[in-house]
Amino acid sequence: MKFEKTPGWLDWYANPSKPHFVLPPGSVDAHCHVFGPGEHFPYAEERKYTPCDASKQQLFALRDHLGFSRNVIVQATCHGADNRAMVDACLAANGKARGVATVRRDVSDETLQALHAAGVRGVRFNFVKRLVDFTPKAALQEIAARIAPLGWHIVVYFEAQDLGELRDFFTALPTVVVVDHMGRPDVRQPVDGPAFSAFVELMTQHPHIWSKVSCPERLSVTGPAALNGERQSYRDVVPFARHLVEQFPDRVLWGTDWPHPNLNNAMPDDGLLVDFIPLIAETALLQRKLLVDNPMRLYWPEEI
Ligand code: 0GY
Repeated sequence: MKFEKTPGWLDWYANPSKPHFVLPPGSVDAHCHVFGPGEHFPYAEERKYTPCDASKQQLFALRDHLGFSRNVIVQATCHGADNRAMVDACLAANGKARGVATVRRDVSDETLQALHAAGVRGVRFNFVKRLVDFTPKAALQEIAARIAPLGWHIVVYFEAQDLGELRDFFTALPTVVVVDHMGRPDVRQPVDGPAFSAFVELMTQHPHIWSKVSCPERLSVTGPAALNGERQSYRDVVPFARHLVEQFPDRVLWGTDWPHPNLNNAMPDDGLLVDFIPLIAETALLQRKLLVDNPMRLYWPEEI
């Protein structure tokens, strides 16, 4: 089937620069996606956008170019609960990729087992209204109870203004809960302002809650402008991400978010995104925890 991408949708950055930051050996890109190709893996009917194709081969080429060893491929909303493209990529990666799936409450035990065998280690609950239709919390709680015995965790994506309403739901979940993109803070607010403090307090009080310190390109207002010719971009996001890395060094993950769904102003250079990492994790120890130890604990515990 042929798909026309949503008007205004930008293609991902075709020739990313080589990062200056050398990733520690065994680093994991813990948030990325594959899209289609639509011809083999059609986009879901209920999708809110149609992306450009972004194949597993292209993802693996980016992994090698940037210096990552492994990927965590997160199911994107344009594929709904049809996990075939993500599973196909995980299987093709020869153990170097794990997956995070989207499932419905009527998912069978056999399907969950097959997803596990393919490398899936989590499910994603998405609360971002421009991306998905509402799913009742009772349905999500049922799914959580089904996947907990598999040792999986739950990845949650929401807008900062919805944290108050979702907080009790998150804290009662029976697994590790990984928050996408720091709960999408408004980086024009101070890092110690009420909104981000509420998120920090949530993590402080609930040790089962982790955060991805990812997506500066989505959160930044100042954008990728280099400072004094240095590759120091997305400066306004740095204090937020650095705060989480320093306060919760064992509960943070990092990912490129390639191929960057729903960006319609500018596509980031993934090489520049990697050079954001030493700004938020300033020591070799923090870098190793963020990029190697933490994702390995969550996705490849049998290898440590
Ligand atoms: C992200 C962010 C977005 C989209 C999705 O599944 C998705 O469609 O995750 C977004 O639009 O903010 O994490 O990739």
